[in-house]
Amino acid sequence: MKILVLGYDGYIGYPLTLHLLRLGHEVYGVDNVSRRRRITKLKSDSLTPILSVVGRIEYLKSNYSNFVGQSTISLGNNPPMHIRGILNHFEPDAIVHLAEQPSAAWSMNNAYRAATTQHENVIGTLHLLWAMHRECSTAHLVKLGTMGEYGTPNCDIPEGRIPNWCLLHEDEPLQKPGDYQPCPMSGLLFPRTAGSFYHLSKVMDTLNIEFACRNWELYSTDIMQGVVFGLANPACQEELTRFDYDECFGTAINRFCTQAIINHPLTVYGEGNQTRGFLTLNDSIQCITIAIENPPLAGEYRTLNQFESVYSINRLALMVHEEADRLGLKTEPNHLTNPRKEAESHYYNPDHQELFDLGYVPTTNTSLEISKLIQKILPFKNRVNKEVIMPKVSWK
Ligand code: USQ
Repeated sequence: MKILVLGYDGYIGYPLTLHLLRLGHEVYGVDNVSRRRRITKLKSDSLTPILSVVGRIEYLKSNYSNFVGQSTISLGNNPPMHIRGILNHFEPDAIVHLAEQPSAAWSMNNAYRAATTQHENVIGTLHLLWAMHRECSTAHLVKLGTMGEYGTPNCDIPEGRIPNWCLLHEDEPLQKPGDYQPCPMSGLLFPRTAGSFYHLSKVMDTLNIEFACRNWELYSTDIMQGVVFGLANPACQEELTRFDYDECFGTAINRFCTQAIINHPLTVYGEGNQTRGFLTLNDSIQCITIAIENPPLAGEYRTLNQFESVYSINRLALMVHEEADRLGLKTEPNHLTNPRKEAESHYYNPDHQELFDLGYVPTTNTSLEISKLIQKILPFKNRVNKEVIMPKVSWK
């Protein structure tokens, strides 16, 4: 397949690109390298040493004849004709869209960062949708959304939609309740109750994509992804992917494991009963590949809730503490005043069946993954900047 990876230089994008290249797909990459710029401004850096942008391009070109090329355009900031030109030239079968500002904390820092997040994410996706409509309406859009779109509504969360009921026999005029059945791929979008300006940008993307599918018959898989952690295994990466641990771009488990290798107390926000869905980076790559290889029907807007295990933050901190302890590292969970405004105790039961039906084989032993991760990052402990560990951004 010809696959356009938007955001190919990122935490997920780079190992995904290598994985797709190794599978033999033709890949074109787009990335405005904003993560690298923003991390430097935060006085942080990837814990894992990574090649420069130019170094990566040279590596990909010299090792993969199926790496077609790359561009540093910004979807939201460049005129829409730029992405349109790329689609016209490359004619992709699938477009994986990871090219968004991914940090909730960064979006809650100040007005500029909130506006930048929404502009880059919402307008960027809008430019892409128009470009697809004009240039390649039969390409499959695989878009990264977030489980955080749903929030924590204290009720069961379906995969994207509340199914509506359709008639079993449409030609029969008299209907009684038993003549209806749920239609899984249609129905009302489940209400979104996002908890940050970043998560809200993803909600707006969802509304725009669903409308584009209805109106222009584009087809899309919108992935509601949980919190990703870990490093990709060697089969998915030759060079380690980037690994952030600061309060903005590092996610909970990656931060806790980094804290463990420098014997820093684990930064549990508030009571720690906040509960989320988690998955490894390998599983994220596996799931995105499954979505690419199993496209929905033309005109279909499909949602996949993408995570494996549901844990509270307390449970995760305990797992990191136990695994670190086995490796001779001393660290304890430390409850901080929560910098975020979020439910700290809540019901959480999201559905996530679709990916399993499509063949997802999950990594289930989270403690083992945490242990492997700690061991992989331990050699880089001297690269940790302790100044960026404690949270400074307030949601309030
Ligand atoms: N948390 C802590 N201590 C920390 C960091 C986080 O207790 O040091 C807690 C937070 O309060 C939150 C939970 O861990 O309740 C998850 O926080 P996170 O920073 O790991 O994840 P989040 O900000 O929600 O965002 C991340 C990704 C984002 C993705 C999202 C999926 O950065 O791109 O959309 O996970 S989800 O959380 O399901 O919305």
